[in-house]
Amino acid sequence: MSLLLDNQFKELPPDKSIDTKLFLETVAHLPTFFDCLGSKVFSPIKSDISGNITKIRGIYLKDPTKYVTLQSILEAEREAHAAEWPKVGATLALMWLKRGLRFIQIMLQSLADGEKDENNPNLIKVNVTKAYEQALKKYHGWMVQKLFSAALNAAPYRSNFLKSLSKGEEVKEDVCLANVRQFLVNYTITVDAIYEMYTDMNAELDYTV
Ligand code: EIS
Repeated sequence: MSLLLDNQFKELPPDKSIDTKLFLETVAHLPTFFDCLGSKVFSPIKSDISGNITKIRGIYLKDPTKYVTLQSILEAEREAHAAEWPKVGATLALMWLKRGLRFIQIMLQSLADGEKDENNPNLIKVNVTKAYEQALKKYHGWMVQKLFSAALNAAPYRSNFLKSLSKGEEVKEDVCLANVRQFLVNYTITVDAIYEMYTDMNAELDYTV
């Protein structure tokens, strides 16, 4: 089976509210996605994302009935920490987590769309670079941008990456990409809904690290 299809995102209700418990259960599997990139170079990224998830879970568990949706957490934190908000608590953790989620989305979508460097068709640099430029680059200062371009050289070959998404099974490329496309349906809707919530609540910040 495919790593992605084992951990599919649920369909959202019409009001696009996101159930915190379900969301946390599903994203908990995503850091393993970075193991598919096959190099220890990506460990700091994996731990940053895991840290965001741990932070949100810790806050949720303090009062699961109060924090039943992601929006209810943001609203409660806005109320409780008016001065620092949104640079605080789960609001900050989800702000960064959603960028990592967007990165994964754009990278997988670009692979599924068959975007390739015609001279190096087995490299995924074009797909990773596109995702980085659209999801993260503007939040990174010069130093971190340099680290990312160095990390890019450790990106796996396309064929190996697709194979690890299929948990090492010899799956035909078109089957693997069909799985990626199916995974992306609810995943993209969820990531879009989080972005929309940040825009609507005026919770987005654009400082760089
Ligand atoms: C946020 O991190 C925290 O997530 C958040 C809170 O602490 C907040 C405070 O401002 O900061 O600094 C982080 C940022 N997160 C901001 C960056 C971490 C990534 C690691 C840094 C660079 C190391 C790269 C590896 C270098 C190895 C080079 C060796 C060369 C041989 C090319 C593939 C890229 C894949 C990218 C996938 C998504 C990455 C997501 C990164 C998010 C980010 O930029 S809180 O924490 O609120 O939970 O406490």
